[in-house]
Amino acid sequence: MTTLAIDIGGTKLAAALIDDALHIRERREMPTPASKTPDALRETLQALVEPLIPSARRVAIASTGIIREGTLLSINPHNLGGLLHFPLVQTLESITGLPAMAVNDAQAAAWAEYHAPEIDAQNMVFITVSTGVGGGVVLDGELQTGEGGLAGHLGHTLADPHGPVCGCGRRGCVEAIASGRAIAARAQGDLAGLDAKAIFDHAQRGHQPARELVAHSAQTLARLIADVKALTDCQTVVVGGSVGLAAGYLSQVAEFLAQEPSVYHVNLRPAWYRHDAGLLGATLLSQGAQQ
Ligand code: ADP
Ligand code: BMX
Ligand code: ZN
Repeated sequence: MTTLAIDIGGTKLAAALIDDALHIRERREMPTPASKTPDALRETLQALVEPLIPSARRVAIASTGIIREGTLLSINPHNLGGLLHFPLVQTLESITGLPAMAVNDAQAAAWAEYHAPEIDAQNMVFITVSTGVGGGVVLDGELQTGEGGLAGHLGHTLADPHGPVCGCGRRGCVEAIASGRAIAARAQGDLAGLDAKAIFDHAQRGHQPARELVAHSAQTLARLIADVKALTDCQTVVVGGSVGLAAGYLSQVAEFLAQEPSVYHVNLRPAWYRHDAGLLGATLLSQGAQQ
């Protein structure tokens, strides 16, 4: 059965048709509108998925935000232009006329990565470093979503009590230091106004302040991973998102993690499914839901 899979991130929307063997075709992307009114997101989603609808039989959505009863609730509304609340399942069912389900993007990606060829652990954690920092936790082979959908929101654990205030209202979250938006927000001087991608390009060319911003993100992520190991005893942590997958980033995280005592070390891997982990994980979960 062909699934119309949709991944809603703070920076980009992706959609594709995915068959039961998890082959991806007709993948499309559009920038996420930054607007606090739901209409803009609805219109962009409609334009994104319209050409794919005739071939699909169901919709599987991986989305940024806490997903509760099919609705997106922002924990950090700044990542979505101030949008607080969006009825995901209802909107996609009305656009497509197909049954839809929704799950948090990092939880979905964790589920896909748990099924990737190289993973044989019962416990694993996925972390996306992207517009925000998200997480998904698999314990004893079960994806943890939590009673209210909050499980795995690792970007909102404490990195620095004196750090910047996070969009969730808490001071010093990992997300407020390590995410793509945070890297851009901390940029000064000739880096001011650039996005994380441009700052990484500067870092690659040896620009020292850019290198420091990237290193600070990587160090913060390494500390988070040590905390995650202490909490879950997971043997494997998989990192995705465009910052997480950027050239040279994960090797820096590994270097910082190596400086921690060995009890906190994990197998650190880039996402096997790269930028498609969310699309594939939502599809896998929708297949499971139908069985
Ligand atoms: P989303 O958050 O929508 O899922 P991404 O995973 O692409 O999207 O993350 C978006 C963030 O990643 C933005 O802050 C963007 O500037 C940054 N980014 C995109 N491409 C790169 C890259 N090649 N290197 C470093 N950062 C990148
Ligand atoms: C934020 C939060 C998480 C999400 C994470 C990564 C919102 C809107 N999102 O912490 O639910 O998983 O960002 O999201 O509050 P992404 O947009 O970077 O993929
Ligand atoms: Zn926060």
